[in-house]
Amino acid sequence: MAFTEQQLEEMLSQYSPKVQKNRKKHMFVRDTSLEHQQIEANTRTIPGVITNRGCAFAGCKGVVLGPLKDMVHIVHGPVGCAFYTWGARRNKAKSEDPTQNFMNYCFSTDMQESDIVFGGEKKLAKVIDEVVEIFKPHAITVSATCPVGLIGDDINAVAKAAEERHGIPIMAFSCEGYKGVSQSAGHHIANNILMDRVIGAGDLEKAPGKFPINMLGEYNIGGDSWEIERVLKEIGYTIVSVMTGDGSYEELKNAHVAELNLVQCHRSINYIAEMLETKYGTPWLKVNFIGIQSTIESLRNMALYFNDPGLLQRTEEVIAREAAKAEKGLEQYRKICEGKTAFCFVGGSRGHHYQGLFAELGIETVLAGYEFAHRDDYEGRQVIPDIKLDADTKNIPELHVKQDERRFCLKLTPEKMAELKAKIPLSYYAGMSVEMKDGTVIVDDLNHFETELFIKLLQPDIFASGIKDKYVVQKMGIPAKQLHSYDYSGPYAGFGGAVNFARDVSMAFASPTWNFIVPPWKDQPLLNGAVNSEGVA
Ligand code: CFM
Repeated sequence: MAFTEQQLEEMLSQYSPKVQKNRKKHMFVRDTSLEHQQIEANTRTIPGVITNRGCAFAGCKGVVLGPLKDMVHIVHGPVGCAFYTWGARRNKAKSEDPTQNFMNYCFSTDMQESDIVFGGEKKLAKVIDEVVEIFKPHAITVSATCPVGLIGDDINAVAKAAEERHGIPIMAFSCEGYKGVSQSAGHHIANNILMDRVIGAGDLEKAPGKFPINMLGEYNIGGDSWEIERVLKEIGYTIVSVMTGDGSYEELKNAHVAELNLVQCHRSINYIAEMLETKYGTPWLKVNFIGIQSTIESLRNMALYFNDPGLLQRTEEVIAREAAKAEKGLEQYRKICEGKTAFCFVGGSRGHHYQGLFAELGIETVLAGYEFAHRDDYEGRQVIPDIKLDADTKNIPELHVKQDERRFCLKLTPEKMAELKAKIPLSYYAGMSVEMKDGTVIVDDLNHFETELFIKLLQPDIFASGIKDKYVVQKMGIPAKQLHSYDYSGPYAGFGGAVNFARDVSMAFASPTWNFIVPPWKDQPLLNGAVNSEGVA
């Protein structure tokens, strides 16, 4: 069912004029006859509106730093902030060195009222000392929460003094929750310091194997990165580091030796990808390992970049074998999924990435969006120069890196680079909108009120989103699939992951539960009307 601009206007008319004006800029109906469709993104959520967004601290500590297993991540702040960014995201890790695996521990200064009144710096210093004494980590991060910024604790000074005391890197991240409009600000803060302090700190000058790559923006949720790595290793790639799923400080230090950087989640890590290119001359390739066709295309693009006959051949062999196996696995599920429709609303990259996988199952995405992505994630990177920097964005320090005189090395000649750029997304991301069909809806920072209205109007068969709306949506009679945590399942990436996803989505459709729930449109009218004096409704 194609949605129209008029329906969108009607929906928005339920807002006050001011809110209506604001929200109108954050959504549009896809119309491919128009040359370009602009969207507003990465701006403040309207106070009082129920958003799905998280905070800058969550983006820094929870998303980017948290998966690094051999560092102790101390949260300076209330224990709730520490717990939420430790136990809630399913970034899995395996330990190679059990003495340097801290994933099972949640570290917090557990700030109390007295710390807020009298300051928490001494307590933080004491926690760092205890951590060093008990766990002996090779490196520590300290992340700030809102109260720390509000009372003015200087975590940078505390970390610096502790670093001198203990002789190990202790990095402070000023990622107070309110630092930006969403977790996106925290990604940027984490990227800057990892680039400044960790990447390149190792002394490797040459990669330890052939076709060395870094995988950026892959967080191993539900084991995704393991499934991708399985295939990459089989083809013959050397994975120098994964940022940051099942990643480590030790790996990251030598990330400069890779010859290509893959970018899975553009939103959370494009800063590092760009800085690696400036500093070491390593291009990045936008990949998408969600869905069989996207995985195949990503593998082929990687092989084109290295352009080695053996690698090209092995790529095709692995694709043929893996795709045939996955296709067989999908067959039975397609019968259940075919002809259905989906909403796909996730953080900053999955709203786009999962659409191809849905399509492979015969499910059409009728509405998609991101919680906190920027305009380039919708419209493509060519709009970056036009994005106005507002006060919230200026709040995050920009890190300016320069060419590393010793290690900078162009991996491709400028001619080869230009030739490849015409064929594959090298150092470029085209965004989500261009792939969406006419009449589909694109919404930024979808809120609770709009969720209910869009569900009533479009009646999707499944809603892919997160825990914050899952149960509300299910009470409306619609199966909801969490695409952040994967509802305790996964992996969903790569060939094997596609089959797992098909199985889980099919289970959701086939559940008898839905027979016991009456969706609101079955017993409530969709439109309210009254008969006026002329008898016209
Ligand atoms: Fe990137 Fe992510 Fe995402 Fe993200 Fe996230 Fe996540 Fe996400 Mo939840 S880094 S933007 S901040 S792909 S935690 S692993 S699922 S919102 S779409």
